Amino acid sequence: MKLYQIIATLTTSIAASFIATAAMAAGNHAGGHGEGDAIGKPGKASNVTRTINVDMTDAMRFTPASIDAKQGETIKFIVKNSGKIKHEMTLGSMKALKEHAELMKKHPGMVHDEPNTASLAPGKTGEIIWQFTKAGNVDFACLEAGHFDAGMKGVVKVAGTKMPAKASNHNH
Ligand SMILES: [Cu+2]
Repeated sequence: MKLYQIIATLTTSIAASFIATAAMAAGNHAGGHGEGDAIGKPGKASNVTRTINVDMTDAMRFTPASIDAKQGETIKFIVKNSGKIKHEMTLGSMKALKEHAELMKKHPGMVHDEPNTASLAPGKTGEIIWQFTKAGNVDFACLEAGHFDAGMKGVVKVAGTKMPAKASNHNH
């Protein structure tokens, strides 16, 4: 039995915390793809300011597919796979997601347990806690083979925050 199969048999919450721990130990996969923190960084549970439910279906759609966020905000995405096949939500730049989607066609069994991903068996719920550190669009997609091409993608629109030009706000 492979590790991911064992994980799949655990309850969602135990699996989620195990995956989070494993991912931290393994380092940041998003960074490994050369994205730096352009899309943000893994968030801390204690900093979560908002929780957003995201639903994934076999119609190859995320609901909602468009999410508004503010720069600096840490969001907890509670991701549910309502379909009968495996789906995942992965945050990334459009370029990185496209490249990764192509890679997944060659390695369809590839398992993602990075902090920017919730990879879920049918009926399962998982979560991603992410801090959006930069203004601009952060894309997300399902990287299961063929799903991205079928339109299974969405966007988090991160609005910039304008810091007031006051010396008192200088905190370094
Ligand atoms: Cu999918």
